[in-house]
Amino acid sequence: MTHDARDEAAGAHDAALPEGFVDFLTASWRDDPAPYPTPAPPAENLAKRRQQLSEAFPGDLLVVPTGGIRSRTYGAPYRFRSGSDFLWLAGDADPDSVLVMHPTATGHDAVLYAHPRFDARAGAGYLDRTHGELWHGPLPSLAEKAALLGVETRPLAELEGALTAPASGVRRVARGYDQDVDLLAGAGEAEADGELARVLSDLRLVKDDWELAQLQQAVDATVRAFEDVARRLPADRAVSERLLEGVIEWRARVEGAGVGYPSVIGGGPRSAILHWSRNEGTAAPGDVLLMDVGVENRHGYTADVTRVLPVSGRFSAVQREVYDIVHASRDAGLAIIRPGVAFREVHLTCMRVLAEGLHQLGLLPGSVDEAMHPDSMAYRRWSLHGFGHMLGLDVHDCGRARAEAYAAGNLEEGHVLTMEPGLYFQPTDELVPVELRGIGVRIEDDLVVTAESHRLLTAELPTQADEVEAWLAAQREAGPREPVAHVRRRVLDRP
Ligand SMILES: [Mn+2]
Repeated sequence: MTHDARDEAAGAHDAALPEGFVDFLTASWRDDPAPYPTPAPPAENLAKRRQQLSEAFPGDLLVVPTGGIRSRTYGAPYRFRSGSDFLWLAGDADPDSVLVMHPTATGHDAVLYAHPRFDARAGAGYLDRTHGELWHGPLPSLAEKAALLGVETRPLAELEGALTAPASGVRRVARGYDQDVDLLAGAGEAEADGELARVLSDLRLVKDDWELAQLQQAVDATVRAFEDVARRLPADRAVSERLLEGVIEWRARVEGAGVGYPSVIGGGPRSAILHWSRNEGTAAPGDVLLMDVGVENRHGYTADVTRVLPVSGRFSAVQREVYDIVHASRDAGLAIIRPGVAFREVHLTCMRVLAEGLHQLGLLPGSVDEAMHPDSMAYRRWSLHGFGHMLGLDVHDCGRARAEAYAAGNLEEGHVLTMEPGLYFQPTDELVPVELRGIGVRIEDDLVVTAESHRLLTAELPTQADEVEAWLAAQREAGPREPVAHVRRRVLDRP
């Protein structure tokens, strides 16, 4: 072990280790196989996706890193989460891995460059504070990864030699995931790299059946998280948004990897704050409570669901008036969702219903048609955002897809997206009557476009106002439960 490695093993705030002690520490460990299997997608699905990418870039060298562990504060990391493009292609859950698609005469050879297992005989590697097994627990070996994921694996040390651009063909690097890989690859052609990012987003738009099952699982866990909150939401006193956030996180960790994005828990006037995730307020009787939350499952697929509950158990007349406008917008949008319909048409359909509702409330400065004109968009003061977005491994999935494949394109079978119109009346808005101020309503469902129409993944969670009230009453009647149901024991601890 070198002096540098000893320092690395010790860390800046520890005394350096004497050489004799290091020898003593690294000797006589049994070399067991990794006992904690990480969840892996079916190898044949991964191979099929790589084949699609291969066909898009014949003759080119393709480099897709997962990214590294990010530091939160000195010496304290965030929990690692694989880069989404990499995860979609390679399925590997460990940090620093890089998928390289080497061009061949007939397609590509895919190679996963990954950390070798830091076994006892690796000396310093065993002690490594960032990756070592002594600190972080055993990882699968390269051979175990290859068998699990159905791809050739090589040690990360061989990556540098694999990044040379092919003699004929272009090298394309998925940039921004891993600084080390970006540096190692050196300057490239921004346009060639951008095309790789675009094509990966395009390909990820259509979900395969296994992905649909993952998304349904994430939604089902999220539905149970909403039930957990409803069962702990008192009707007769204020409750802190933090407590409700904790209930969501509890379910998310028990059933999934965690939440897919920071939970928005907005009681009363905070229901009108789109990205309220400080969750420092309370929800009190008489308030609406808006919750925008999504469990990310163990394979990285996330739900994205919003419901608005009347804390007292019943919406007030004015809350319900706003709620019903948003619900009508949602229904109108869902009614036209099927393959071939323009994303933009769904948007305009939802927005028109919101504009009509705003007109009925006497808020629009002119007619509905005037508000809908692209030069006006007056309705948007209170609707703020579009009807929805693609959903998958990222909550805002496929963000780099070509416009004509997404926002300026048509829906296709296998697209998974949200439907989430909303209306938001800020407490400080002097254009709206006092009784409307501080009311925010968004109803957000997740759906998959099917051959003929669409299927709601969130159908288990009611949206219509009467049904929401009845559902809340039923959850309160049932009372709190431990979030242990529906969990399969995955890790087989060994003696
Ligand atoms: Mn959303």
